[in-house]
Amino acid sequence: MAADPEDAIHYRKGAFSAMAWHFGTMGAMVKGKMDYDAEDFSRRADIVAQLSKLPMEGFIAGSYEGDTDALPAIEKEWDKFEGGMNMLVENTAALAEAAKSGDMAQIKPAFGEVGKSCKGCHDNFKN
Ligand code: ASC
Repeated sequence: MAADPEDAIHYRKGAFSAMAWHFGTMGAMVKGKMDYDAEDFSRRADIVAQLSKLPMEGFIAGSYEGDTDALPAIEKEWDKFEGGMNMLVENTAALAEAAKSGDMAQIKPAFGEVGKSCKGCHDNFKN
């Protein structure tokens, strides 16, 4: 069964929203706006690493119009987009690994790399 573009948009938005929920709390800890709880941070980092694998499946033909901020540039520059999403998966895995150390000196740069991955695609492919 071919997925419906509206369903695909809803699906990938859900995955990104759940990622932002956890990444936002992690960011508060990294920035010292919230007490750092190593166990909770690591749990969230694992969740984000798994969630990062989900959205790609939702970027299907016909899903770059309607209730979405995703730009048609994604289809035109598919390899670049796919590369960026793969980097997100790699960087979130590295952050989940760093989180296990409980050492903010390792976590901070890994967190920054994930943030760069988010921003890189937003700058190029998001309204
Ligand atoms: C977040 C969030 C994003 C990224 C991005 C990083 O917390 O929701 O999309 O960080 O702003 O540049």
